[in-house]
Order: sequence, then structure tokens, then C-alpha cells
Amino acid sequence: MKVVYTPLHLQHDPQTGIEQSRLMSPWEHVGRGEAIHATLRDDTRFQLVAPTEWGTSPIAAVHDPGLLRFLSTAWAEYQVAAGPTADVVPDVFYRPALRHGMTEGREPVSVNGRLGWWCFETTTPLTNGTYTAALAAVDTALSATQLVLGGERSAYGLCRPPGHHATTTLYGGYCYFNNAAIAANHVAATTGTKVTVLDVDYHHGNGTQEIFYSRDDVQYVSLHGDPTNAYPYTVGYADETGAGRGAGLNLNLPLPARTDDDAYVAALERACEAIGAFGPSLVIVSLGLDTFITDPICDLSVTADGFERCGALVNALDLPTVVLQEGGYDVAALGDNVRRWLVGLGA
Ligand code: Q9C
Ligand code: ZN
Repeated sequence: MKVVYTPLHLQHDPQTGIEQSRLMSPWEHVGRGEAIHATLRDDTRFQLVAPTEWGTSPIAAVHDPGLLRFLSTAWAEYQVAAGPTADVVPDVFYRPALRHGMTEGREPVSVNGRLGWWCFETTTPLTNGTYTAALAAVDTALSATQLVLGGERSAYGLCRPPGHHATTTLYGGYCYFNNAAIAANHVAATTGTKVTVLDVDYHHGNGTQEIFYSRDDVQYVSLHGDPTNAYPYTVGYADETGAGRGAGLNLNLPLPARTDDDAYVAALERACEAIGAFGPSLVIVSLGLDTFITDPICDLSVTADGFERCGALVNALDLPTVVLQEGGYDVAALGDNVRRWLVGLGA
């Protein structure tokens, strides 16, 4: 199986995260990408290829151009206005209720204000190289997608930073641009066929859901920790089924803490039935390995054997499949877990 990888992910090297009321070194760090890279590089079943450059128009086709503009300059602007500082995090978030009963808010002028306008939480710092790495992650996703459109049965994109929490207008959840959504939109727009995004990251992909919620050409199917107690808390419930032309095309399968291999695989079978019924030309998998039994920030209990079974179930859909990296924070096991999932898929 071809693996799209670029060392440009190293440009996104955050040092601080404010998470769970503590200042800590981030869970989402360069070591994650390098662990996966090293495992796949040393396994003859995988061939590494570099991404090609796609520019910003596939991003602007999904995200508010204002978000793209902001991310391209924000870190440097902050250095002049309020720095110097390595990592940049908002202190004031725009909440529409601040202007309740008044005219709608507008993007602030100051970089401090704009940070809180485009970002929704505190664990997603901007660094000097974040924009470069985020663009490269999109290039990685689109290049892996291109391989599959060109006839490969499957391909894997080692996207870092991840993407599925980024919405049309907001970044957060370690995500800046929604790699999977940009790839899915690219396929739908250029081929005129239906696409499914199957999201198996522990966290619900609120961004991907939001981007496609009213569309009938892209189905979103997600297995995730129940948002009653899991990030992102406010999105990802089972009764969110799509709207308008997209009604019935959003499937959320929230799972209880300690869900094991058998229960997880049973839920994935349900997901695959829904995908079969929709009949896409291609599947994009948002692959998070943070469902792993010893993941430090999540509470499901899937094992490496379970990951291989999951890959095999998706393989049985018999559809061209693009797998894109999302989360997974047990770094010692991350490379092998990715490998097992891809081997299940037929690598
Ligand atoms: N107490 C991805 O896996 N922090 N993003 C949650 C819960 C943010 C996860 C804190 C988790 C974001 C791509
Ligand atoms: Zn996750």
C-alpha cells in the first residue's frame, strides 16, 4: 500500500497546551507522526511517497476563506502585536451570546480578537510552522486521494496535524484544516459521485459532520465516545441525522466507556451496512487510534487485534478506500496500531 508522508509535519511543533485546566506538553506532537512514519517505512508492505502541492483552492472550497487568511498570517502578526511567544492561544473566545439582542458580531481587527473569532478551544496552539504543516497535511490527504482515484485500491495519508474537528469557520481539537472533508469534497466535486467519510477516531468529528450536514453527496458515519462525557461534548449525538437534502445521511454511533473489540466491531458492522445502503463510489476513513485500550486521553478498550478486524470489515465493503490519519496518543503503540488497521484493509 502506498503511504503519503512529508517531513513538513515537523514544522508544527507545539510546546504548550492548556488542557484539563493544566498547562502541559501537548498530546498531539511531532513524535506521533514520526512513530507512524518509522513503523511503515520499515515494513515492506508499504511504499512511501511524497505529496504533491495542491494550493489553497481545495481548502477554500470547504472552509471560510477568512479562516484560511487568518491561519496564513496569525502567528507572525501575534509576534508583532503581543509576542514574542512560541505558541499562540486565544484568551477571549467570541460567543454570539455576548451580543445577544444586538447586531451580529464581526471579525475583530486585532489579532487577539481574531484568535478567539476563528478558534473554539484552548488545546490547539498556533506555532511558527503551523500553517506550513497544515497545508502539507491537506496536500497529503489530496495526494492519497489522487492515488485511489487513479486506480489504487487503497492509500494511506499520514496527515499531521489532524483535521476532523475543524469546521467551516473554526479551528480546534488539534485540527486546523479538515483534511478528510477537503478530500471528500474534492472527490464529490471532481467526479460527481457520492462519497462516504467513515470516522473511527475516538472523538466525534464535529467539523466533518458540520461541513456535510445538509449535503446529499457526502455521507458522514462516525463511531465515537459518547459526547455525554467525551470531547467535543456538544456535538455527536445519535439524534443528529442530517438536515435538508442531507436528512438521513449523518449517522452517529456513540459508544460507552470500555467498549471492547467485539462491541466495537459490531458497531462498525452497523456503520458498514449504512455505507452499503448509501452506495458511495469511494470511502474516506478518518483513522484515529485513540480508541486504543491504553490511550492516555480516551476510555474505549479496542486492541491491536480489534484494529485489524476493523480494517478487514472496511475491506469487505469492496470500495476504493482512502485512509487519513486523525488522532491516537499512545505513541509507543501508535505505529503498530496504524499498521494493523492497514494490514486488515489489505496492505
Ligand atoms: N478532557 C483528535 O483526536 N482535548 N483530537 C480533550 C478532554 C482535546 C482530540 C480534553 C481532544 C482533541 C484529532
Ligand atoms: Zn481523537
